[in-house]
Amino acid sequence: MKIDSARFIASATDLEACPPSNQPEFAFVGRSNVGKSSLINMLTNSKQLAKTSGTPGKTKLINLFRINNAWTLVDLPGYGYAKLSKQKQHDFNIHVSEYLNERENLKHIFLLVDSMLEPLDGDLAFAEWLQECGLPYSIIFTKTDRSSDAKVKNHSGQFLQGCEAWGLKPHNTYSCSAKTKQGRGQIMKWIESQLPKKKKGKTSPTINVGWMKKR
Ligand SMILES: Nc1nc2c(ncn2[C@@H]2O[C@H](COP(=O)(O)OP(=O)(O)OP(=O)(O)O)[C@@H](O)[C@H]2O)c(=O)[nH]1
Ligand SMILES: [Mg+2]
Repeated sequence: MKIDSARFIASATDLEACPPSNQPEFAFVGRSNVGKSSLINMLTNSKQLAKTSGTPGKTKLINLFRINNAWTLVDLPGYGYAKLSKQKQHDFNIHVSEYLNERENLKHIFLLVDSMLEPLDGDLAFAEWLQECGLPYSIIFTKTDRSSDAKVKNHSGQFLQGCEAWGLKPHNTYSCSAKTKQGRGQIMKWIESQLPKKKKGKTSPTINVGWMKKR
């Protein structure tokens, strides 16, 4: 899918502050520093649409980006950021869970998992929570350029075994790298398949202007 435009719409503290929209929305969630903002930049072919940082806890608000004036990508704050005060972690849980559960135009959630790490219970627990809430989700293994193919396969395989053991059924799984753009085609193709089909534009009838010449 061609990206004709990608623009920042809003940074919202909570669901109530999110601008109402009836366009399909796709949200990215996962541990702090897993690569959510970088992935949004990679998908939209931009360098700085979403703010990234090597320091965990960069994205603190619900950030919405409108793509091709037709659909929205949502960058969510990360979970599991240990340095955040208990109160802030609590606020995060409330705001993100409210957004995920109640945003009416939210089509799908991508749960990002770091392919450099062995499965973390926190990630499996988050997937379990999404499933319990009846929310449609897929898993994206991130940062595949940072480890050997064998390691990525091993870690993603272990995670998927964990999913099976926990009775989790993600809709799809992807491996991606914001650096090499691995996975971009597959993710974008799937998103495109979820968008309303464009009505075939009626070609305007050719206007016969022959009568003008006779005047
Ligand atoms: N090599 C490599 N580095 C990556 C990739 N994705 C993200 N990073 C790096 O990982 C760090 C965190 O990336 P972010 O995109 O800011 O992560 P985030 O999940 O949005 O983090 P928070 O906003 O803190 O929750 C940055 O230093 C990125 O450059 C990737 O695919 N490959
Ligand atoms: Mg971020």
